[in-house]
Amino acid sequence: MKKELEKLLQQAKKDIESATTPKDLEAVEVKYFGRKEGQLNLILKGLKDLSAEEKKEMGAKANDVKSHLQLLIEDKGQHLRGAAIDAKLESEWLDVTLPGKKPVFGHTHPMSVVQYELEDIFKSLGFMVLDGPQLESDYYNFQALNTPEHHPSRDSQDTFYVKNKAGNDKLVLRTHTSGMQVRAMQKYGAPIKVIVPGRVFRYEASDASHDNTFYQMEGLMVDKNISIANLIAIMKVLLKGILKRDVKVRLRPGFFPFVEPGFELDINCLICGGQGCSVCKHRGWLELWPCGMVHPEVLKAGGIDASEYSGFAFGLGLTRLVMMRYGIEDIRLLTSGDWRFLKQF
Ligand code: FA5
Repeated sequence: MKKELEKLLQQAKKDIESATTPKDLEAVEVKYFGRKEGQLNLILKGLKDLSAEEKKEMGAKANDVKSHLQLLIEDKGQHLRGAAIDAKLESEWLDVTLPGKKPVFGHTHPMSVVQYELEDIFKSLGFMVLDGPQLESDYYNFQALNTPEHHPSRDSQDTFYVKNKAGNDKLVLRTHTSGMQVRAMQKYGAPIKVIVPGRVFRYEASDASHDNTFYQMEGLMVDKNISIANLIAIMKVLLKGILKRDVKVRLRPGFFPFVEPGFELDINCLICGGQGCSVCKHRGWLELWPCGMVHPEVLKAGGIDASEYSGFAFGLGLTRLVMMRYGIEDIRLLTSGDWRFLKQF
């Protein structure tokens, strides 16, 4: 029995040595000390056949072997558990002194920045800011603006017509913000001072300064004794406020059926300094701000007495103004949604 205990001790030491995980070690423990099949218990079953003297000696020897092995198992267990924790920490290692990752924040689109600035300037001059439908009736977009069906000026504002189930009025994707002129007069009467910023649509080929979807800002002021001088004064305040520099402008006659007289305010191209480029189509000037005195027929459609009141209206090309303000060379960049472009603003 002594030899058997010695052999068991040597073998168990080897097994403990070669255990590489806490699970291996548990298996070694069961192999030697398991209640039913444990090898030490199997050997100790032979005690009953020994003399009392030998029983005492072998009992003590078996206890020594057991406590020796238990100590080794305990040590090895601690070692293996420590190694497992080290491995886990290694895999989850974190350097808290490293700088954090900066989250990417969005910001206001340059179109909106300029729109809000303009709104603030106009509000300071006592104008209301209105919104209008982008899907507009043919009546408000054209007819109420003194532009009946088949009028030749409709050609320059071809658009997308939409079927109307009720069939009582054609619907169009509005070609300009001017449709809000009559809506505003009908709702608020005179005197009135409003601006209407918004998205408009045209069926046209795009190039550096034309898109099929762009932004305008309508302006309308109706009161007693309003003249072109009021219109020019407002335009000057606006351009200086928004472009933040002195710019050359020119006013020339322009035809729109809903104003009389009508003008075009052009701005000296800020992309090329008037030398000529693809944005101004090599003219040096960019058409920016058509305007004029509201036609009596339009005042009438708005329910306002043209013998008592007069007014001016304008349709600012907001997208082009943004291009001038920031020196953007292609209008299509503004609706591209390209972050490489947008993050510059
Ligand atoms: C109009 O839309 C008139 N409703 C403006 C108006 C209002 C005149 C009130 C008189 C009184 P026009 O089609 O020219 O006019 O367009 C106005 C401005 O929108 C242009 O000066 C230009 O700056 C801009 N614009 C016109 N077409 C495009 C386009 N395809 N892409 C980008 N901007 C455009």
